Amino acid sequence: MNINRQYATLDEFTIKQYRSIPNATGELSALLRDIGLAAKRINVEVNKAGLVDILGDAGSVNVQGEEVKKLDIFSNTQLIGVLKHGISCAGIASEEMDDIVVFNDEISNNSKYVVMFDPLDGSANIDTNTSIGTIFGVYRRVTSPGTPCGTRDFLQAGSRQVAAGYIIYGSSTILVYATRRGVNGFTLDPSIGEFCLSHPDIKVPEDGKIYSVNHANFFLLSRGMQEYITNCQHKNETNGGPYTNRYIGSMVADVHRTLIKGGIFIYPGTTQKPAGKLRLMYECNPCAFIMEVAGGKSSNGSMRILDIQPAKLHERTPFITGSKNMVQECLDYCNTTP
Ligand code: AHM
Ligand code: MG
Repeated sequence: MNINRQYATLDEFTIKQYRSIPNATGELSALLRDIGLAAKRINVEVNKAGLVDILGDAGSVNVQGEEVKKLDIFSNTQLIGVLKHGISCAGIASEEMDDIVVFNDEISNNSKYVVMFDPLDGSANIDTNTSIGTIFGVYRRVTSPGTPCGTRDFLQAGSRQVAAGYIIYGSSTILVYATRRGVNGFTLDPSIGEFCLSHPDIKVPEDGKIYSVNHANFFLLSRGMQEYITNCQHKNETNGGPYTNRYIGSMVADVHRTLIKGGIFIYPGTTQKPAGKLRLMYECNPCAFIMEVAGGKSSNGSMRILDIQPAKLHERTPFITGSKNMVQECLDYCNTTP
C-alpha cells in the first residue's frame, strides 16, 4: 500500500466536504471522526488479539443466537462509547443487542442522527487471523429534535441512509465510507495514527470475474441460483470468463474485494433459511448503499435491498451485491427459474 502523506486525513476530508454544502452543521463529519476513533481502538485490540486473553468466546449468546466473541463485546462498547459522548448521535442499534440504545441526554436528544452497526463482522474468523470488520449505517432521525430518539428512527429503509461505511482490520486497516457524493477509502497510517485518503472516489467495475458464495449451501439453493452458480463455473474466454471463486466468510472483506476489483457477492436464502443469514439493517443496507453509490447494484433476488421497509430490527435478508452487470445476470437466472 502506497500511503501518500500529501493526501488528506479523514478529518480534513470530511470537514472540506461539509464546508462545501450550504447550511451543513458538521455533525456528520464529527460522527465519522467518532467512528474513526472507535475503529482505531478496536484495531489495537484486534492486532494484539493473540497476545492477551481476548480471543475466543465470551460465553454468552447474542440476540441472533450466535456465540459472542470477546472482541465483539469490546467493539460494541467502544462504538457506543464514542457515539454517546459525541455530539451527533441520538441513539444506536447494534447487531449484538436486543433493543435500541437511546442516549437521552440534552446533547444527544438534539442530535440529528442515529447509527446502526455490526461491531465486528466475520468474528467467527478471529481465531484464525482472518480479516474482520465493523459495518455502520447512518440515518437522519425522523422524530423531533429535542426529544429522545425512538424505534421509528431505526426502522427506515436503507435508501434513507445519509452515510454508510465499514472498517476492515486486515493486512492494513481501511475505512471506507459513502455519502451520496461518493465513496472514499482511508488507510490507517500507523506511524501517525490517522486514516489517510488512499482510495479516492471508488467506482465498482461494471463487470467482474470473481464470484463469492458459500458453495457448501449449493444443494439448499433455489434452482435459479444453482443455475447461476453453475453458469459462473462454465464461463470461459468467449463469454466473459473464466471466473474465479473467492469466499472469505467475512462479508466485509468479501464485499471490499468486490467493490475494488469487481465481482459478485451472494448470500442467498436456503431451503432451511429462506431469509438467509445476513442482517438487513446492520450488514446489507450499509454495503448496498456503498455499492450503489459506487455504481454497483444490490438485490434480495426480487427487489432492491435499499427499498426494503424493515419490520423489525434484526431482520435478515438474502443478499446479492456487486458489479452491475453480474448482479443483473444473476437476477435474470433467478427470475427465469425461481
Ligand atoms: P457475523 O456477523 O456473526 O460475523 O456473521 C456474518 C458472517 C458474514 O461476515 C459472512 O459473509 C457470513 O457470516 C458467513 O457465513 P457462512 O459461514 O454461513 O458462509
Ligand atoms: Mg456480521
